[in-house]
Amino acid sequence: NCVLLEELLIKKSQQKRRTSPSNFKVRYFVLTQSKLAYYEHRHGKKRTLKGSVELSRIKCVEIVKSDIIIPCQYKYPFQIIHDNYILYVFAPDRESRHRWVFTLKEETKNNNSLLSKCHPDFWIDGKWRCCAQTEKMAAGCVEYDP
Ligand code: 4IP
Repeated sequence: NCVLLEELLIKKSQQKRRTSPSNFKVRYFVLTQSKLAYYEHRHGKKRTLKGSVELSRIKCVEIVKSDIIIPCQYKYPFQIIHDNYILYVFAPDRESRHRWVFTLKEETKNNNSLLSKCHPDFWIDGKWRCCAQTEKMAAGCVEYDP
């Protein structure tokens, strides 16, 4: 299972539980043809797997366009919608973000659960900044271009 992309990126917690913290972690991301995995990265130590997303479960991959002040060191966000979760990932520069979004789109474009619409801005503080809807899984407000 060959590696398509690998890089240190920052992710926001997916907040799978109501009580989950909203925090940002540096993770080593590895994309293969079957999954996107992320690991804790400690110098000279073995990487430990923190999470992974099966590519077949991905519904949308898109850059995030926002005027908020990005609260972590990497300033180029993109989103991966899978199951009923949103994984926000932050790349260090435009080129890195483009590589990830382009490759992830390529690997998921034939998924059967793709969304027809998505949200261009962040879900923050209980609402979508783009369209002000207050339900996390509310239908997107722009066409999704896989
Ligand atoms: C954790 O916070 C980490 O941010 C997890 O990310 C995240 O899981 C957890 O959210 C969140 O509670 P603490 O380390 O302070 O406990 P990581 O796995 O990269 O360490 P995700 O799902 O984002 O991987 P939940 O609610 O999503 O589990």
